[in-house]
Amino acid sequence: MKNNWRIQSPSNPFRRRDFLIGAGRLSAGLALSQMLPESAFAQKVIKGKERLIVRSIRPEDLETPVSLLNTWITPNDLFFVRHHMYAPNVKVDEWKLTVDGEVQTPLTLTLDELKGMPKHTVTVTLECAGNGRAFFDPPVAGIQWERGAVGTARFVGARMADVLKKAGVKDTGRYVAMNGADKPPGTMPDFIRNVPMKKALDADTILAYEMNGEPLPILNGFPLRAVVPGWEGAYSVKWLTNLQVIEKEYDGFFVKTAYRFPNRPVAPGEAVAPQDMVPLTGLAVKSFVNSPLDGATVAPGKVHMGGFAWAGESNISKVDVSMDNGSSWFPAKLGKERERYAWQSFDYEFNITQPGSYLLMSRATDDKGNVQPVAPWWNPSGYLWNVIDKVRINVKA
Ligand SMILES: Nc1nc2c(c(=O)[nH]1)N[C@H]1C(S)=C(S)[C@@H](COP(=O)(O)O)O[C@H]1N2
Ligand SMILES: [Mo]
Repeated sequence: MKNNWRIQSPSNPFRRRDFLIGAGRLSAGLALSQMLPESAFAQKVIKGKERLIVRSIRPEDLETPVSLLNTWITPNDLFFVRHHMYAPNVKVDEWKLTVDGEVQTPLTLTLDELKGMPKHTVTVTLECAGNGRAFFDPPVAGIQWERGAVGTARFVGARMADVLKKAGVKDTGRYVAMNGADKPPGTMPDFIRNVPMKKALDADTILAYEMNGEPLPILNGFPLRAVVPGWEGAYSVKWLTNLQVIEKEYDGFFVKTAYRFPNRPVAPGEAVAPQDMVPLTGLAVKSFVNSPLDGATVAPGKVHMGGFAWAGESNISKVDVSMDNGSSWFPAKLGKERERYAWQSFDYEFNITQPGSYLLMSRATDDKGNVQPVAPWWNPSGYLWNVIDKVRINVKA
């Protein structure tokens, strides 16, 4: 089995969301307009993201409705938001990036200095490891994402490798720990993540200040974030203020406990010991159907089906679709827009003449031969849901 993805549930400090008050408790997937009691507050914290589904408002966890995930590039105002603490209010004049630890020359860089370095652009499908968590059975604690904690954007920034070269990584440097300006409330641990040196030095790993031609939105990490292409979203640290080159894997909650997956297949509901967990890295092969929408009624005849498929660091080699509960599958046409790390659109036209209820399904395969499974790889934190996607439609004259 190729996948190295499975892990333990953080029975963790931040599950006690004592600091979630008011609207935070009411936030089981309400649209902003439905949050009347606190709408003024909500308007302020999710400004520019009003069309997203609110999964939590303190902190801001916002999911994109699949009905709006219908363009190859996800516009900034539709791009999902996920973080564990509150978004910090960064003053760009005071902001700086420090680079320290196992380096010859510790650095302090301003945004202008970073912008003066060679620019690199990557188009990346960024997905939260917990996307699809709501579908696991038995249920798993954590934000109950359905299908929209994912999006694709064009990021521009300086290469992490160039910044590290400027500082001069010592031979002892094996990981780069990344910290952002968000501060944990109370006893909650700080959100610090680390990336192994090989991936840190990859030419496509960047420190991004631009997203789809604009400065990063505040909720997506303004003024600077890491973008670690093809790896689960938690590597792409937002509001980045420090890179620390370290010798050993970072010893903190968000590396040692969270974002880990069992190293063997486990039974649904099974507890897994920490030593049987390995860090998540790349995303799993996955697809979703965005047309027709689940629950749609369509006329008999030609039914267009479409969606997106991605596979982290791998490329999509095909997407098969079905309209008969998976009895037969047909290869969909892949879209022309193709970039490493970015999702690919797929399209198919069914001819459904008999009225009735139909399940349309999509199943992606990547260039390593990984295929979306029929059943989930249950894991205690509910990561990497990638079961064959399905929508039920009603064909009616
Ligand atoms: N500083 C900081 N960066 C962070 C996080 C966080 O809590 N704090 N959350 C991570 C997680 S879990 C994900 S999935 C991505 C989401 O990026 P987005 O909010 O731009 O969609 O940001 C990552 N970067
Ligand atoms: Mo995430």
